[in-house]
Amino acid sequence: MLSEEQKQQFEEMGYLLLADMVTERERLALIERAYQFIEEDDLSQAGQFSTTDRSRIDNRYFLGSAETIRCFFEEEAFDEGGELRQARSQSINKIGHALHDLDPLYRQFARRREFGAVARDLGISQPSLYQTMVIFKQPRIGGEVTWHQDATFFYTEPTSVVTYWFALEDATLENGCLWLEPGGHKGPLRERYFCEQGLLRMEPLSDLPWPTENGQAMPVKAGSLLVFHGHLPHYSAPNRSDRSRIALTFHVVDAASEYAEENWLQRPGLGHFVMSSD
Ligand SMILES: O=C(O)CCC(=O)C(=O)O
Repeated sequence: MLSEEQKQQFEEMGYLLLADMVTERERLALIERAYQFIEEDDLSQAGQFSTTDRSRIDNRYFLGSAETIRCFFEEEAFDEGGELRQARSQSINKIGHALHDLDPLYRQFARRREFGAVARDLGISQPSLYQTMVIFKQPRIGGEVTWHQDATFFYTEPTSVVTYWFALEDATLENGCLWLEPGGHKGPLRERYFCEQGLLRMEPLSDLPWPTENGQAMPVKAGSLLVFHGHLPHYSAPNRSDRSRIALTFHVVDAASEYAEENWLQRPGLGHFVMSSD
């Protein structure tokens, strides 16, 4: 699936951009289905999601989403009076985290053999898809995702997590495209997110500053796939524009590595889905 040059780029830069990996038909169907989840959910139990203030996260609602499909409101969804600022379909930050197991459409998409082949070409012997998220950045209120590395949340020994970030809509500087630090995956893991007895906490591991000056914006066309290493620092800005930005992510770890019991996302019920390349 990947050329030697692409494998080398991943090794040196920590990421790869693959154009046209989602067909127009898949893209529109995945978006339509995502909006149906919001429509079908009464959202009365829905919590908020924020990376700028993790204390806003309702631990029980969040942890309960590991093996279900739940919607999370944007941090800025509500006004001072507690009313939604815009339509509910325009107020959701993300949907997660088991779409690839529980929804037929997402299930089928996640089983495309090319995605398993990409993982295997990157050296993941048993690519296990742990998490899927639809990440919205709706016009005006789409929230910032602060600099982080995904191995913080998917800690394995040795490090193995790889992120698949599919642009379901064009991602631009205005609507909050991803920013990456090319080569930054060679640095240490700066933080680790622990879940112990239902309590979530972030523990610093290194004082290396985040690459606010060295970040590279990655505007991409709808249908593109960005694949990146679990130590690669990345970020996305708030969306103050009037155009939405929707992405779909997969977090894939090597089942041959040791997955930490303290990671928040555990799958005792759903088990492991190993992506096939056959
Ligand atoms: O889509 C975004 O804005 C951020 C996604 C991200 O950081 C992740 O999936 O790890």
